[in-house]
Amino acid sequence: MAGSMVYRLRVDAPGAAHMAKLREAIGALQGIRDNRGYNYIAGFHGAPGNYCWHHQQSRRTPLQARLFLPWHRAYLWWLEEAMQDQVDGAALAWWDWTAGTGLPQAYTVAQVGGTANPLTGSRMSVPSAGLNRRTRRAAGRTPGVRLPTSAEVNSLLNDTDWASFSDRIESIHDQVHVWVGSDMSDITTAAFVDSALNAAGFVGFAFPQGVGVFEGSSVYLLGCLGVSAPAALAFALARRGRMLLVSLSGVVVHLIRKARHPTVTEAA
Ligand SMILES: [Cu+2]
Repeated sequence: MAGSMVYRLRVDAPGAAHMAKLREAIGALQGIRDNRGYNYIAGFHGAPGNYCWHHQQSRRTPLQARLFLPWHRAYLWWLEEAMQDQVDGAALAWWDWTAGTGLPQAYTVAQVGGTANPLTGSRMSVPSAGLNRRTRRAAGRTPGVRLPTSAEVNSLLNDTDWASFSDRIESIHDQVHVWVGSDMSDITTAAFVDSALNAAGFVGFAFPQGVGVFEGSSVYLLGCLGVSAPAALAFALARRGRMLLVSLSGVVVHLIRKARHPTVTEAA
């Protein structure tokens, strides 16, 4: 059930059991057009909601705040809870950008076992933004843009300043968005391309509540580097102490959880 503890595993071949669950959950959400469904949830990020925070800004307020990591963590958590409402034990998976293989096969094959693969994209429907079509990607086709390297990720991990860490990881994430290209490189449409893919390449979401965003990002990145989960968690715990961030992240998650009311409404 939603809210249960799940393990977020590395993106694997399409046939892996956890990838099958991920596909089943995302496919189910894509079939729901009300506020429990994929189109509605993806709409928080860009069109029509525009709630997301990037580079200390949100389109909804003139205030400035470094909310990139906490906002996206909460957003992906909402998506994952919705996935679990559909498929018990479903979880997001994480994509190792540094694996050097481009987009994981699990996100590119058209069909798995004779069934259409929902991880290839979704149909965006946002009439107010003139969007009513399938999403597009153009992976690896943006000139001069490549996926991050292990050396870059390592260097980031050695950054002990929160603000610098947040800004640097945001720019690495931007680079991945642009590398995936097309709708993925536009904030308005990125979340529709594949929030699961977005999530798979994302940071700071695979952690128990109470472990801060910074720590979470570290665990994720260590995961990228192939460090075992217990070692990554030990590292995260050793890094605790940025309580302001822990609290901030907790507050954002709490507010979103409160807002995630059970009433079903008709989507546009
Ligand atoms: Cu975003």
